[in-house]
Amino acid sequence: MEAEQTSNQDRPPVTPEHARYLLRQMVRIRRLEERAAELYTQEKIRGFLHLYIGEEAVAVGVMEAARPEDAIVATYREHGHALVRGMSARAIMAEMYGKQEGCCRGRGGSMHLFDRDLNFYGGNAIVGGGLPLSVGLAMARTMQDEPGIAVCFFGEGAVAEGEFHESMNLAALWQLPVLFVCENNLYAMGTALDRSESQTDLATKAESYNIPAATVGGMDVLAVEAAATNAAEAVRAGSGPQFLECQTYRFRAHSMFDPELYRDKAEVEDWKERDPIATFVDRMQAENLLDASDREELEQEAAQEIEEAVTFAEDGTWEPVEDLTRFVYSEPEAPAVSSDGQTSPPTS
Ligand SMILES: Cc1ncc(C[n+]2csc(CCOP(=O)(O)OP(=O)(O)O)c2C)c(N)n1
Repeated sequence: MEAEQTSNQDRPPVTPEHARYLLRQMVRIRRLEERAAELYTQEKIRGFLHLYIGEEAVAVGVMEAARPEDAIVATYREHGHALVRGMSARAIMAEMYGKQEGCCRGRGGSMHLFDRDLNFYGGNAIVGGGLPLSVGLAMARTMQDEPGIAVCFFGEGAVAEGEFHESMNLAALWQLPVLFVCENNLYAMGTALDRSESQTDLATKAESYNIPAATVGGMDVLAVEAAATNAAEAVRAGSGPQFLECQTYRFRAHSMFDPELYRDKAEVEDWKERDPIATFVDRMQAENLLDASDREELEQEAAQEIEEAVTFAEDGTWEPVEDLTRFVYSEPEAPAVSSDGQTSPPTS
C-alpha cells in the first residue's frame, strides 16, 4: 500500500480569521517555550524540559481536528499540545515551577501536564507509553458507548518500542477509534531514525497492521490540519484507527542537557528555513489573508499572556510538607451537601 501524500493543494479555503487563529496558537507555543528555556537556565524550572520549538504546526494543525470529547495523549514534549487544547499558560507555568497552582499541583512538572476536564491525558515520560493509554481510552469510549476518539501523539523513536506494535495491532484488530499522530523529527535523542530502523517509512509500518496511513509535511500547519481532519473523520466514521506521520524537526536540543553532537549545524539551519511560523506568515500575507501588522500584534498578546503566567507561577505556593503522602491512595469522595444543608454519603 502506498502512503497517501497530502499537499497544500488539498487544503480547504482559509479565512483571515482562521489564519490569524492558527498563527496565534503557534506564536503562543513558541513564546511560552522560549520563556521556559530562560527560566530553566535561571533554575526557576527544574527537572527535565523538552522544547517543541520548530514543531508547532503539528500540535496546532492536529488539534483543529479534535473535538472536546476526544481524549488527547501526548509525550513529554507536550507544552504546546496542552496550551492549544485549552490549558492556561498559567496552569502550565505554575506546574513547571512545581507550584500547587499548577495543573497537577506541581507534582508532575514539564513532562506530566494533565487535565481530565480537558480530556488531556498527559504528558508521558515513557517513550511509547502513551500509545497503549490511547488504545485503552478509545476502547473505554467504545465499550461505554461514549462519543469521541483518542488522538495519540508520539515521536518516531516510539516505533522501536514493543508498545507501538502491540498498540497498532490491538487498535486495528478491535477497530478502535484512535488517530495515531507520529511526530517524526528524525532523531530520538541522539539517534537518527535510519541508524536504528531497517524500515524508515513509518506509514508502511502502520499499514503492515492494516491501518490506513498518510504522510504530511509537518512544517505546514494548513497541510497538517487538512490531513488530520481527513484522518479524524475516517476514525469517527467507525472504520477503526488511522495513522498520520507528520514530518517535522526540532530546532532546539532534545532537552536542556544535550550537546547536539549527532547532527550538523547546517542541517538545523536548513530546517529553520522552513520555520512553520515564518513560512505561514509569508504565505498568508502573499494571499492577503494576514496583514503586515498581524504577527506583531499577536506576538505582543502572547508576550503579555506568558508574562502574566510567569507572575502567577512566581506568586504561587509550594505544597505543604504535610501533604507529602496525599494522593498515594485515592481520597474518599466528599459527602454531597443538599440545598437544605443536609449531607448524604457518597453513592459509590
Ligand atoms: C521506554 C523509554 N526508553 C528510553 C527513554 C529515554 N528517552 C527519553 S526521550 C527519548 C527519545 C525519544 O524520541 P522520539 O520518540 O522520537 O521523540 P522526540 O523526543 O524526538 O520528540 C529517549 C530514548 C524513555 N524515556 N523511555
